[in-house]
Amino acid sequence: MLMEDIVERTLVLVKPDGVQRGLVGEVISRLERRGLRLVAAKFMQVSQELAETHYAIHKGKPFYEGLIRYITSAPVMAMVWEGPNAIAAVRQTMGSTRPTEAAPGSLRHDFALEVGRNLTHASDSVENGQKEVSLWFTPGELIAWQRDTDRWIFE
Ligand code: DAT
Ligand code: MG
Repeated sequence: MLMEDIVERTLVLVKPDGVQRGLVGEVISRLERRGLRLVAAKFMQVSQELAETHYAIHKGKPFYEGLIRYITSAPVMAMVWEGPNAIAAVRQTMGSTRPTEAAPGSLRHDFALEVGRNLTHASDSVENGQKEVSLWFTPGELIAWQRDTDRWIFE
């Protein structure tokens, strides 16, 4: 791996709309083929408490109540992915928050129309990635493993 490329970890959620629409595999497939490495995954119902902690930064905003209702409305697929520059890479694969502003080819462009049904979550900084991973997963749920293709993907 190049010295300037730091291995980062990001929390990825396939939100309730993505699960209901059968897009869990599509999201995983895109992250796998990008070359990111899966560290942890669990299919779960999000509690009110977890939702409120996860989205604490948005408390008080007009869309907050709807956001909490949405994320707790049905199960999500929660995952941790890692790789060089994983934060930027995964957010690029997801596309901009508003699907109509997301780059063509991104998940939110290809599968979504509305900001309140935008399929996925991905951490927005290295620091938030660390915080969110420890909020959603216990240390024992994070799997350290060697992938035989790493040397063909990580320089
Ligand atoms: P992102 O999910 O791209 O990191 P964010 O952290 O700014 O975006 O907002 C979290 C979620 O809140 C976002 O995925 C959808 C919802 N949201 C954000 N801005 C919104 C708005 N103006 N109206 C409705 N929902 C919004
Ligand atoms: Mg965000």
